[in-house]
Amino acid sequence: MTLLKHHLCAALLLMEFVLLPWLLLAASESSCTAFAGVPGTPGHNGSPGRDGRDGFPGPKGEKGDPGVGAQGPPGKIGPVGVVGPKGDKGNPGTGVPLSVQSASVQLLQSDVRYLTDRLTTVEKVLGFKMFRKLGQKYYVSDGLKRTFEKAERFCADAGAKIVLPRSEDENKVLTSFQAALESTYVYVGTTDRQKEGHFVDMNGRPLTFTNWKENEPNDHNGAEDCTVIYKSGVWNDINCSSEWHVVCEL
Ligand code: FUC
Ligand code: CA
Ligand code: CA
Repeated sequence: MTLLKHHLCAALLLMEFVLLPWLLLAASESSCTAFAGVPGTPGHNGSPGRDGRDGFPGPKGEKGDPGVGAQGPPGKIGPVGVVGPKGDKGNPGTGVPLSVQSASVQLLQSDVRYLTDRLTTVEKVLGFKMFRKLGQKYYVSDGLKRTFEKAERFCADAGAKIVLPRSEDENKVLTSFQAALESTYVYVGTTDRQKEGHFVDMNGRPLTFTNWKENEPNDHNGAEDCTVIYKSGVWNDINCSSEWHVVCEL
């Protein structure tokens, strides 16, 4: 009986790996003699364990960089300040009454106007190739010949007028200028265009000085309404469309 039981247990244990689990249970519940068995194959990995607890808080982080937000609107205007202290006493006066000062200023203003006008004239004169000074007058020329009409325009463009001697002295200066120009005739600023035989200046006023050659003005061929001065200084009426040297007076 004992031998039989022993064989049965061995058989049960040998079949441990091939029989159903209930055979294993039967073998272990029986009172079988223990034999060192063959080591089993390693079991399968178990399923993952539960999540661990939260860790301890980490160390404090570094301080962040400054923000870059836009500048806000200006604040409200502050309250009105208190009145400042009284100023220092003024300097002593010049002792010159205001009315006198005003008169001095007016004289200076007049001088400045006069000098400015003279400087303007002198600067114009310097723009010409040739010039002569007589008193307050300047005679200027570019040395070219023109008709009377073009001579008028040329002088007007310079802020001047065609020369017209008003005295013996002026007539002499003009003839000396004429010699320098090597000119036979130079236009002078008087015409009888408005009324035949009635010579007037460029402003339409009657002449106060003339130096007509003998038997002039003669309105030769009924076509002489302008005037020239000869080298000798005498005047002759002549056709306005002929071209002669031009002298302007400033
Ligand atoms: C005289 C002058 C004229 C012209 C003529 C050639 O009769 O009066 O203006 O010069 O000469
Ligand atoms: Ca005439
Ligand atoms: Ca004539």
